[in-house]
Amino acid sequence: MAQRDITDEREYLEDRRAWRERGLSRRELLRAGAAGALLLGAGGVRLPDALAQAPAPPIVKPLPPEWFIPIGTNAEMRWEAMAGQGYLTPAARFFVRNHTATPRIDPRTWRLRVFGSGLRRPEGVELSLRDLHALPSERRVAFIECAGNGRSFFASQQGTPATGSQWGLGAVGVAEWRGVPLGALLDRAGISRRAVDVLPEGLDATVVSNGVDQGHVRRPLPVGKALDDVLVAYEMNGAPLPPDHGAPARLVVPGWVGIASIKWLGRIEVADRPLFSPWNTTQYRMTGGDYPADSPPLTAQQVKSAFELAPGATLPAGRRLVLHGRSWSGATAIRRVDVRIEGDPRGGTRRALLHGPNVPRAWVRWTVDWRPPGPGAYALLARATDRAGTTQPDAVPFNTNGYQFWAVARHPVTVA
Ligand SMILES: Nc1nc2c(c(=O)[nH]1)N[C@H]1C(S)=C(S)[C@@H](COP(=O)(O)O)O[C@H]1N2
Ligand SMILES: [Mo]
Repeated sequence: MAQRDITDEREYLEDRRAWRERGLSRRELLRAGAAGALLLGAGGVRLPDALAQAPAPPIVKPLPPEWFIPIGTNAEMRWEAMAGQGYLTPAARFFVRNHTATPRIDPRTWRLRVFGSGLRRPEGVELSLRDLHALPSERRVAFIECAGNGRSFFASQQGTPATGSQWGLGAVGVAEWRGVPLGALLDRAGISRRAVDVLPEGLDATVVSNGVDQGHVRRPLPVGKALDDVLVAYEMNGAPLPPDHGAPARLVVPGWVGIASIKWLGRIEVADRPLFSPWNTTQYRMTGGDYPADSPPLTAQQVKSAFELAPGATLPAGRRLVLHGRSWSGATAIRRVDVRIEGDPRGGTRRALLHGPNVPRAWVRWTVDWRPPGPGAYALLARATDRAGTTQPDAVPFNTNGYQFWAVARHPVTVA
C-alpha cells in the first residue's frame, strides 16, 4: 500500500503539472487575453497560437487534491472525502472515468436518436432535451462503480498486478438520478417484440487504441435489463447533470459495471439480433487466469466495502475510536458487515452497526467502535454480506484486466 501511495503521489504531481500546462493555464491565458495581454511567458507565445495548441483537459470540474487522485483521463475519489458526508456522494466529489475527455455539448442542439431493426419503424424517433424533459420522470438512487474499481489490490494484496488504471476503492459513488425510464422511452419509440439488444452510444470522441479507431464508447444491453430499471438521466442529486458525468443525458444502469452507464448519450440502437462492440467483446469480460476463453460480458457488480479513511491514515492512540465505512452490492441491499482488526491481540471480529438508508444497488453506511491497544501498525478489514447471502471472500481469482476485485481489502493504519 505504501508503494501505491508513492506511485500515486508521483502520478498525481505529473498529471497536475500536465493539466496545469494544458488546462488550467488555458483559463489563465483566456483571462490574460481578456485583459489585452497578448504576450505570454518567457517564450513570448502569442495567445491565439497558445490556444490552438492547448488540448482541453480531460475533466472539466475542479479536482482538489484532498478529494481526488488523478489517474490519466480519470479521477479517483479519495475515500476520506466521504467522511462526514451524507448518504449521497456530492457531484463535486464523484469519481470520473473518461475513455477520452469530457465533451462540451450544447443542450439546445442536442438530439437523442433511437432507431434500429428492433423497432416497429426502424427509422425511429429523435428527441430534443425539451422532449425528454416533457416525458414522465423517475428518481432512482444507485451507485455507479467502475468494473476496475479495486484493481490495485490485485498487485498489493494478491501479488498479481493487473493492467489498467490502478484504482484503489474510490471508483464508486452513489447519487440520486432523475430521468426517463429507458423502457418508457423505448415504448414511445415503438419497440417491437423481436428486440434483443439495445446499444447506447456516447457523443465523446472516438477511442483510438493501438492506432485502431474503435468508434464511440458504446456497449449493448440485453433488452431485459433495458426495460427493467434503467434511466435516461438528466439530473444528478437534484441538479442538471454536470459535464463530466454525462450532460445533457446519460444512461444509469443500476447495479451493473459502470461502462453500461453510457454518458453523453447521442444514439440508441435497438436491434432484433445480438449487437457487439469492443466494450462487450474484448473488454469487460473476464480473461486470463482460470477463466474460460468465452466468459460472458460482465453485468452486475459484486459486494464491496470501504473505510472513510486514507490508506495509511494516522489515528490517535489512547481513546475509543469510531471507524466509519460503507458497503454496497450490485445485486441487492447489505445484510451485515463484520470488521476485523489485524494487529490487535484482542483480535476478534466485531459486527458493524448499519446506519440510515440501505438502498439496494446503492450502499449502506456503518460504524464500528475500536479502542486501539496501543501505538503501532494495524490493518482494518471490513467484510460485507448482502441480502442474497453473498459474502466478500478473502481472495478473488485473477483476471488479466483486473475487473471486479471484491475480496476483503486490507486498509493499513498507524496508531500514534
Ligand atoms: N460516453 C461514455 N460513457 C461512459 C464512459 C466514457 O468514457 N464515455 N465511461 C464509462 C465508465 S468505464 C464508467 S466507470 C462510468 C463512470 O461514470 P462517471 O464518470 O460519471 O463516474 O461511465 C461510463 N460511461
Ligand atoms: Mo469503468
